[in-house]
Formats: sequence, structure tokens, C-alpha cells
Amino acid sequence: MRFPIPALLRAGRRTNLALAAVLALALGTGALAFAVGRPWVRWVLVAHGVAGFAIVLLAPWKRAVAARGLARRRPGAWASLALAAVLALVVLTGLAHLAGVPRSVGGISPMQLHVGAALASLPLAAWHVLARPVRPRRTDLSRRAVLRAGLLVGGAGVALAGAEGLLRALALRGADRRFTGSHEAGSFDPAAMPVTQWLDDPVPGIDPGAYRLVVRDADGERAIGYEELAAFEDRVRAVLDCTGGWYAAQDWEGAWLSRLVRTSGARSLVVRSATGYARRFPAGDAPRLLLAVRAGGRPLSAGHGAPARLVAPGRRGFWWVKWVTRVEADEVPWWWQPPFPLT
Ligand code: HEM
Ligand code: HEM
Ligand SMILES: Nc1nc2c(c(=O)[nH]1)N[C@H]1C(S)=C(S)[C@@H](COP(=O)(O)O)O[C@H]1N2
Ligand SMILES: [Mo]
Repeated sequence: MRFPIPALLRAGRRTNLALAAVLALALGTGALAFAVGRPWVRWVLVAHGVAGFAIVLLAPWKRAVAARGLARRRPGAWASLALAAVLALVVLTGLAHLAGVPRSVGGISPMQLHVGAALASLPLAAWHVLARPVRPRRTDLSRRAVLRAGLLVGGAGVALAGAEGLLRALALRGADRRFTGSHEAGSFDPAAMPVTQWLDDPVPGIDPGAYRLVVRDADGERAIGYEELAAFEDRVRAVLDCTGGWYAAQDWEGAWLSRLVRTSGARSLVVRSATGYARRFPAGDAPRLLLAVRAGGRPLSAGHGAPARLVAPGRRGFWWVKWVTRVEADEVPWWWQPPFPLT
């Protein structure tokens, strides 16, 4: 027996097309939010949340499409089911991050799991779309289709707003996230702030007595010892916002890079760690990049980058190079580097 489902709501190729659109939107906005530390990412994350909830709202329709597909017993159906499982994990960890509970699963934050699962979904999603192609048609832009898309986006927006309202009503930790979605952890108390590495850097123990900062610019190369560096008293209050999903404000103290390195004629500045980890900045940023030796009035701990670490206000945590041993001004443009560190 067939139920008389209104054509407006029937599952089919447009379900798949809608999924393709919101999936691409979720991945694109997620990656952008990960890279950027400026207040406008708030709106990127609203779009991200809408895309995420739209995927959830489409699930009942997709279930009907998938049931038909599974009945055809085509090879590779297991990969489609794996995609469903991985995306379920992506959504669950996104919601766990939103709520701020749990804080970690086996030492890994929900946000790290979220991004890891999203990366794992990429090859599966690419394969799925190539192996089960859907051709858009001109009529896919019909008035009815636009109305349906509007219902989907509106519904997802309501769901997102509902989730945010629930966080507030239950006074969950997630209620006061930063515009990046990060949760507060250890502000004005460096010892309580998490120690995080991007991928696999070990914490080196560097003896301040043996420490040398090597600076290279148009004037040549010179070494600065710890005592000389520690004598600077430039200060900035800045928020370290890790893509792992936490942030902390601290009062940092040290030397503006513009006082240590001459950038005239240079296009960019490479800040390098004893571990080999490095980021490249526009040369013009030098007056706003602090090479910090103290946080909260005390020398940095080994975990937080002793003897000296970069403070890059307005940039996500992965720019805040720890255990800095070299600063070099050169001709390479700042964007000539991978968008995210590779080690
Ligand atoms: C298929 C891909 C993805 C789906 C379905 C998805 C889904 C979600 C959902 C449902 C949420 C919670 C709602 C919200 O906070 O707005 C969320 C949050 C978040 N996701 Fe994703 N996500 C995906 C990929 C990514 C990727 C690739 C990244 C980063 C590289 C990312 C970063 C984030 C961030 C930073 C938040 C927190 C936003 C906030 O707290 O307001 N997501 N995601
Ligand atoms: C949320 C993401 C998605 C999940 C979890 C998912 C999952 C599935 C599953 C489990 C099946 C049945 C098994 C199979 O045929 O391999 C299926 C079938 C199919 N999917 Fe997806 N899919 C997703 C997104 C998409 C997208 C974006 C497209 C196209 C743009 C698409 C197109 C198709 C097609 C054409 C079929 C075959 C339907 C049939 O034979 O009647 N899917 N999908
Ligand atoms: N050398 C080096 N510096 C690094 C990293 C790293 O892995 N290696 N991780 C970065 C990341 S991702 C963040 S969030 C901050 C964390 O600083 P914290 O450990 O002092 O909290 O350091 C940054 N600096
Ligand atoms: Mo980070």
C-alpha cells in the first residue's frame, strides 16, 4: 500500500542534491571557522550550525532513499553505510562541543573528534557522490524546490536557535562560548590553561642559560640571549583560542617583534620553534606580534613555550609558536605556506 505523500515532501534525487549542498556548506564553513580568529566568524558558524542541523533534518528522507538503494544490492553499499556512521559521529561530536559536555573523551576534546571525523568523511563522501551521481536539472530551481529549500533552512535555523536556548535554560558550559565556539579555560591563570600541541610536537626542556634567539634580517644575523630578551617589558592582554575548542585570556609580556627584527624591504617574517614548527606572518604585523617571556607576571612554563613564545592577537592558537628560537625576515609572501601546520 502507498501513502499519499505530498509531492512537496517526497524523498528522491532532490533529497540527495540538498544533502550535497548542505554537506559542502558544512565542510566549507567548518574549515573557514577553523582558520580564522576574527569576530565575523560568528556568522560563518551560524551558517555551519544551520548546515549541520539541515543534515539531521534531511535524515528521514535520506533514509527512504537509502532503503531503495540498499535494496538494489550494489557493490560499495558498505561505504555508503560507513559514510552515514561517520557523519552521525560528526554531528554528535558537534553537539557535544556545543554543550561543552563531556570536556574530553580519552584525552581528546569533542571538537578534535568533530574535526577528525569530518576529515574522515571527506573521502567517503567524495566516493559516494561519484559512485551514485545525481544530475541537477533545470527544474530543480522551480518555485516548489526553492520553497522546500527555504523550509529546510528555516527548520534548521529554528533547531539551532532551540539548541542555543536549551544551553542557556540548562545553564550548560556551552552557553558562554566565544565567537569561535571555544569554551573558556584558565583565563588569567596560566597554570590552569591547557597545554596543547598542534599534532606531535614534544615539549622541549630549554635551559634559559643556553638559550639563544637567532634573528635574521637585512642587517644580517645575530643572537639574543635570555637575559637581554627578558629585559623587555612590552605588554598585551590577548586571547589564546585553540582550534581544539578552548580559549584563555592572559596578560603577556616580552618584546614586540618590530623591536627585534628590521622588516623594511621584507615581505614576511618566519617565526620558528626549536621543534621545527614554524608560521609565516606578513612583515607589517611585526609591531603587533609579541615575543612573550612572561604570562601573568611570571616566566612561561615549559609547556606554554619557555623561554619565549609568540603571542599573535586575533589569530587562532596554531599561530602562537612556542619555544621560539629563530625569527627571519625575507622576501617570500606570508601566504606561501600550508594553511594549517603539518607537524
Ligand atoms: C560534514 C561536516 C560537518 C557537519 C555535519 C558538522 C556539524 C556540526 C554541528 C551540528 C555543530 C553544532 C552546532 C553548532 O555549534 O553550530 C558543529 C559545530 C562546530 N563545527 Fe562542525 N560539522 C562539520 C564539519 C566541520 C569541520 C570540517 C570543522 C572544522 C574544520 C568544523 C568545526 C566546527 C566548529 C568550530 C563548531 C563549533 C561551533 C560553535 O560552537 O558555535 N565542523 N558542527
Ligand atoms: C549525508 C550524507 C549521505 C549519506 C549518509 C548517504 C547514504 C546513502 C546510503 C546508505 C545509500 C544506500 C546504499 C547505496 O546505494 O550505496 C545511499 C544511496 C544513494 N545516495 Fe546517498 N548518502 C548521502 C549523501 C548523498 C549525496 C550528497 C548524494 C548525491 C549528490 C547521494 C546520492 C545517492 C544515490 C543516487 C543513491 C542511490 C539511490 C538508489 O539507488 O535509489 N547521497 N546513500
Ligand atoms: N612549537 C609549537 N608551537 C605551538 C604548537 C605546537 O604544536 N608546536 N601548537 C600551537 C597550538 S595549536 C596552540 S592552541 C598553542 C597552545 O599554547 P599553550 O600550550 O601554551 O596553551 O600553541 C601553539 N604553538
Ligand atoms: Mo591549538
